[in-house]
Amino acid sequence: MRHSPLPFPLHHRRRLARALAAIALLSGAACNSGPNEDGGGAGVSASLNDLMKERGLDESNVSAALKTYTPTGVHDPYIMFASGGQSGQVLVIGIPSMRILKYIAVFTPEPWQGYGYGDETNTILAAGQRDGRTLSWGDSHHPALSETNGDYDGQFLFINDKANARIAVIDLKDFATKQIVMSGLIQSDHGGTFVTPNTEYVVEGAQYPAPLGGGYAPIERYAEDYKGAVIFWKFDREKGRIDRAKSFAMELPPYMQDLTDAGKLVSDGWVFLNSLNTELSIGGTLEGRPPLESGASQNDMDYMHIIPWRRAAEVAGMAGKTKEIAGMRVIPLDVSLSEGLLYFVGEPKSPHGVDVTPDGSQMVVAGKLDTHGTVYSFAKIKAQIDQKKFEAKDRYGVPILSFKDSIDGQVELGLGPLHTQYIGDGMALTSLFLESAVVRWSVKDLKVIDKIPVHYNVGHIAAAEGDTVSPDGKYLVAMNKWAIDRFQPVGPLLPQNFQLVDVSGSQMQLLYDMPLPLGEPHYAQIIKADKLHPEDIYKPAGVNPVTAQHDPDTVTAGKERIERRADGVHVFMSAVRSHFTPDIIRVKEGDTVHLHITNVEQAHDATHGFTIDLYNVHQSLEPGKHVNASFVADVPGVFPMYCTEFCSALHLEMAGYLLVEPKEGGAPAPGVAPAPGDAPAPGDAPAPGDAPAPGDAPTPDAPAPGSE
Ligand code: K7E
Ligand code: CUA
Repeated sequence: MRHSPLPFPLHHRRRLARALAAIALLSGAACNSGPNEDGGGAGVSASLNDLMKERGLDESNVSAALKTYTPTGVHDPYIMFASGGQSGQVLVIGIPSMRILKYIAVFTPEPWQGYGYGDETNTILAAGQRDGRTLSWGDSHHPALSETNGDYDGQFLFINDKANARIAVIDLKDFATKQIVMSGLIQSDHGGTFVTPNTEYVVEGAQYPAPLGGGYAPIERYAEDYKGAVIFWKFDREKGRIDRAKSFAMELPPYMQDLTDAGKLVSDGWVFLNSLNTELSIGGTLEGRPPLESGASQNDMDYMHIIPWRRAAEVAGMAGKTKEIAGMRVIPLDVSLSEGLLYFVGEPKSPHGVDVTPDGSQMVVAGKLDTHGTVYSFAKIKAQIDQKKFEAKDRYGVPILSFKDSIDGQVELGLGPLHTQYIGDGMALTSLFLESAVVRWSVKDLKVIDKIPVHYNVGHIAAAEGDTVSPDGKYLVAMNKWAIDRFQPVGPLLPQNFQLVDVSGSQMQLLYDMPLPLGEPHYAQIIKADKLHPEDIYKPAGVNPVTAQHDPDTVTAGKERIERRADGVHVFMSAVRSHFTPDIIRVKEGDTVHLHITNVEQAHDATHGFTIDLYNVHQSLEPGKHVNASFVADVPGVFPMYCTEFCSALHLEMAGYLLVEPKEGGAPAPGVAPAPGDAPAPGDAPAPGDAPAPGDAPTPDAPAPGSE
């Protein structure tokens, strides 16, 4: 645990209690006897008392404040990674201060980080294209931290884009996205991302069935031609990238696969997927059929999918057991059935979460339309599979286990239970969407302990390390879908509301409301901050963060230059407080410009930004970072370029010009061509044939002054 020189919430509960007692005592004393000559103490107490009165705070408010207030310079003991929903990003938030530390750009271009405005990050985003189309947003749902032996190891983070069925890899060395993969197999995903206990695979389950690999099939052929799937993306930890060639998928029936969880410890080697719509409802509100939502809610039971992934990986590696769809190895359903790779067990109506207990022995499922939490026993499930004791088969031939023989019991939790997290000692927390509450209960004893109201309509919840083999308890964040009256109104689109709850005491206590005005986050994970070891700077200078290599086009001080090559004009530029070298770039209309910029500084936080007017180039240059950005200089004119970070006192002067000379005989650039006979004003683009002004970059081809 981190040692802090300052009193830390919850880690010093006794000290906190003493502080509160002191406040109460001193406040009382101040009221009775007025200001006390004893100076300090009484003065503080009186003013605290006044403050409480003035702000209308009671003691529980003050205790909440003391548990979350984090003095300047003090770091949070926990870090939450929350999906940014429709923003396509990931949020990094300190717990318990609830201070936002970073938005990690993932599926969406993000200008500040230069993500999607330079060659390498454009390539990352382009890897997520479908059918050659650029997708500039994502519906990020479920972040998953990499794990070692079922515990977060702080190295990598994965997240899915539900809308476009993509998965991203984020390296926690620099909290930046390194890779986006898109299978082309499925149209949407929801059961992702979840990792196996040693991050062997990143699991992506489909959601809305469709023909595998894309393409058309009439919806009347839903039962036959529409398919579900689950993809096991092989993660190469050494390279820090998903290895597409070693990844595989399994075809599943067209039930809407929902959330997923990987078994751990005793259930290691297995994954569990919820599903809904065993009715195979297809909607058709204008075609005389019930809407999807009611059609899909007819049966009392849907199916939990039970898959031995280790065995599936073996089968995927055998000759003749897979077929290739969209370039992906897919185990067809009939192979899964003959190889024993897929089993079902009933789960109550519209299940929405399957959450494996820390010891891996049980799975908790909550049905949105059922008031119970259902606790499944892995041992009981495994015994039936081992004995091939099946109650029935579904219409596709998948063996169905007995529900009754698979569960340890059910607990009435409340209205609309969704997601479960663990807090140790056999205790769990489950969100209650309809009831707008979180219930604390004992999985061991199948008993409800208490509930806390949240505001409002909670979706996922995240407890500190709450889905690992060793949950910490302490903090819970309720990720509420509706804010309604919680914040100052800002028009009809309201922020989401994250509520921080202290779950360490005998009563849960609401500590803090945090508005989130970015998108609807779904899942989040909370990791101990001391497991994260991000780098302060890129070192040595010249690292390309996307490749994690020293970039071949790195620029060192003194080697700056401009070279004209067959593929365009290459600008090798350094950035240092407070200038770019070169600071004048001369090109001809139509030239392709390749910028290679290195921030040669190694000072902590000495970040520069780089932009050129009109050309939609923006880069963030953290210390030591190298970036490449290309564009076609197709508009003649004078384009200031400057550093977009206030990096130094002379930051405004950290600027220069891109001069795009009109083509011979081409139209002069609007507004910049000197009138015939006019002498060029200083700083103007020189007319063709003019001698370069001293200090100007040379015309392309000639070596730059100062370069060797
Ligand atoms: Cu419940 Cu997409 Cu995980 Cu939202 S999902 S709440
Ligand atoms: Cu560099 Cu401003």
